[in-house]
Amino acid sequence: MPPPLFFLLVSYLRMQRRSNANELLGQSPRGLPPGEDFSSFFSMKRYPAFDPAEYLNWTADPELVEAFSAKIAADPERQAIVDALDDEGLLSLYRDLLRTRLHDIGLKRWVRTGVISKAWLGTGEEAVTVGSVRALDTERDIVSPMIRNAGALHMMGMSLADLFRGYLATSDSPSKGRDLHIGDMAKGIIQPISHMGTSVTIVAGIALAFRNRGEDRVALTWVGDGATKTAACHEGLNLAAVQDLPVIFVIQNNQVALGTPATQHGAGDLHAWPAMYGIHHWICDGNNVLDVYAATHLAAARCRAGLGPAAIVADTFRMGGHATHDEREARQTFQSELFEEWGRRDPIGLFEAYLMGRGIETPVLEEIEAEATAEMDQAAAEALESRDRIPPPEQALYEGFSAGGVLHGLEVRPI
Ligand SMILES: Cc1ncc(C[n+]2csc(CCOP(=O)(O)OP(=O)(O)O)c2C)c(N)n1
Ligand SMILES: [Mg+2]
Repeated sequence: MPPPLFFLLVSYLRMQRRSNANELLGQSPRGLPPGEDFSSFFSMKRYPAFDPAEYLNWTADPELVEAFSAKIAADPERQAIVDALDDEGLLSLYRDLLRTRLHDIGLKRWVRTGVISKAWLGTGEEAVTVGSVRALDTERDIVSPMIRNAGALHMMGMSLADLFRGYLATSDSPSKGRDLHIGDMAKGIIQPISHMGTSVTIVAGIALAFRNRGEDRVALTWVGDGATKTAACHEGLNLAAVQDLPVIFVIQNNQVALGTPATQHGAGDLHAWPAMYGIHHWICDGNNVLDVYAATHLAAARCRAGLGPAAIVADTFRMGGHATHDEREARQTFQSELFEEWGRRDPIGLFEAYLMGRGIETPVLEEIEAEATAEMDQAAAEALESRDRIPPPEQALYEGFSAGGVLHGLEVRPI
């Protein structure tokens, strides 16, 4: 079938599906009736060229939808925090989940069309980032994201165009072309470096400064399951615990470190990890944005009360490769059943089903999706306008780093 005809057919089927959802909602505007056919409800547009195969014909599994609410209800403290969210609060989580997913789609599109050679994505793990940042006070708290937490950047206030420019290494990109790891101290975002686990010691140090200065602020970082095995992670966790520092560690257990499954890089149980350091913690469903949000909310309150650090272990799954270059290898690393299982737990699809259960109607979600898609397309186009603004090599030195000096070593191995 010629491609235009195929896309017409897909759009027609999607329209049909959405109008079915409207009809059903018309009959039952508040809450999902028992035994409802969830396949008829709203689901964001899926992108056959970019989405993991498991997301393409995504429909909500009723058992998982039930488990989504049950997970929160199992802890009255988390339930109380979720109950305090109004529709706008819920929809802002939805908007950020979509933006985060669409940023990945935009980057994948750039890889496929040769704009960039590779990208590091967080597809399937969006709820870990979005839920935790939403629980912070973005005006005063600080975050230290991993490259897989790109969603945190725009939630903390960086422009979406800057997120894309970071990948182009242009002179007007956040690092002025020096590095694709991006951050902005003025917005409370520590720019990451490649070395896994280092953010743990950095946020512990920042939290020590907050405490010593008597500032009511919290520092948060995400730590991969693989990064928990580094010396830096151990040192940072221990310092934070022994000094009662206002810092939150979100252990993002996506069950893999590069090409090594978690079962091969650690023998113990990650859920027991924080207790080993004497750190108060919560175990979360990392594909449940409300669970992560509620746990981080409790964690931040604990830090602000001067009760010391907190950790969240969020179980999730990387629905792609370490980056776009090794997606095929990632598929060979795990049984396909694991991708299928976590595919059914798409954090966006499950949250959409939850929102509809709370009575939020299809046109509201459609409008947010349309806005987020337009925003992302415009940000990518805006960034592309800078594509030729490549900095001269001397500008790419780390001037300003270390009180005006340049990075040691560059003089002996100049670029
Ligand atoms: C100290 C250090 N060792 C090795 C690497 C190479 N490396 C980059 S990412 C990565 C895996 C990280 O896994 P994890 O911490 O689970 O994070 P994820 O990529 O799964 O989000 C490794 C080993 C590195 N960047 N830094
Ligand atoms: Mg990992």
